[in-house]
Amino acid sequence: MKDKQVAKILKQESLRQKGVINLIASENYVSKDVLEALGSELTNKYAEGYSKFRYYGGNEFVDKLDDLCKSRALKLFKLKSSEWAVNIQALSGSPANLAVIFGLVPVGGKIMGMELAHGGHLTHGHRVSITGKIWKQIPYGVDKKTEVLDYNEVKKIALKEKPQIIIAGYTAYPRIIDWKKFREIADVCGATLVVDMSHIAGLVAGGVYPSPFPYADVVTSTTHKTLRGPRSALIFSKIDERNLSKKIDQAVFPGIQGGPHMNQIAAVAVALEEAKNPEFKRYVKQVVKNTKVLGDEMKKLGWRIISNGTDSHLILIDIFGTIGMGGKEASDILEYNNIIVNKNTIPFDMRSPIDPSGIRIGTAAETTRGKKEKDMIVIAKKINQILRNKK
Ligand code: DSN
Repeated sequence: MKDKQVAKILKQESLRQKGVINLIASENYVSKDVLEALGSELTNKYAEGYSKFRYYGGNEFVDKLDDLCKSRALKLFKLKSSEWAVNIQALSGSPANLAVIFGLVPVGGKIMGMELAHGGHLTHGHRVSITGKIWKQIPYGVDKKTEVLDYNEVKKIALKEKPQIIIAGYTAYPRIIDWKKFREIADVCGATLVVDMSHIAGLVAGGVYPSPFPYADVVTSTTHKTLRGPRSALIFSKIDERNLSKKIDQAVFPGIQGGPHMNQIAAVAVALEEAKNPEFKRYVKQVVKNTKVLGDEMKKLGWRIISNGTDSHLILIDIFGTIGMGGKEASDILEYNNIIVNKNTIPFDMRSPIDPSGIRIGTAAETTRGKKEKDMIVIAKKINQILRNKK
């Protein structure tokens, strides 16, 4: 690269990534093939519209790519093209969720989503997000004692409020979600069930977390977390008389976006193919094993783990409740020691999101780098030692 300044920063970031223990639950390390697709000439191409219906010329190959990526997405999650459609153009998770709500809920309508502090995402209707400004969020949360979903309570709220859509699937919920219960709740109140499987998509693809597809009407997902692809998003929708896919496609383009990032779509296609390999299945299995060991070890060392455990790729630790330290300080001290986590609210947090009570820890990235159960025990001990000694 001729640009020395940018080249230097790229090198520094590459070294940083190699030199730390990365426990950010939403990050991962992509393959060289994914990087190659991202850096391809496809970034030069404008292709506003959809395959065969574009607003620019020169689409012979991008149309092929579009079709390939879609068929790979459906195949990975074992979906029939006669039953499910998929939009592959949303630039990332937030625009994907925005497009779904924009396409399906009239302005001012009600969207039921989990509270941010309990593990929900900003785009599930939080007041600081556009999704909370244009639509009305009907919040739900976890049970105060168990810190897991109380489906009866969710049902009560849904029946009272009658939201147009219910969003299930979160950014900081370590447990298995009962999709069937959500289907029943959506049915009794006449809502569309939207599942945001961004965090768990890789686990679903690899068969170590229940699939939401038998129950959901719409499934959104980022592609860069456990799925281990580039930063992008997929929106799946059921094909039936409601015309969900047409409404969602129109919301993505021309509703909120212009041209798709075709280099990103190529990289998604590569990652989807990689995720079909037996190696990927072994990888996600190891992710879940590693997280369980890490959580158990932290518990043994006296840390309070939200919901007392995990079934997925992440755990939430109540730092303030365990040693009286804020999540920000914990995250800063760990970073000083080359362990990267993110501060995170915990359910019913009395502190602010800027300095909450907890930290969120995920093992997807370190498992990609080959870490196993024994390494998790070492990492738990290191975290314990660093935080307790404020090193
Ligand atoms: N930033 C993502 C996460 O960390 O979960 C969600 O947008």
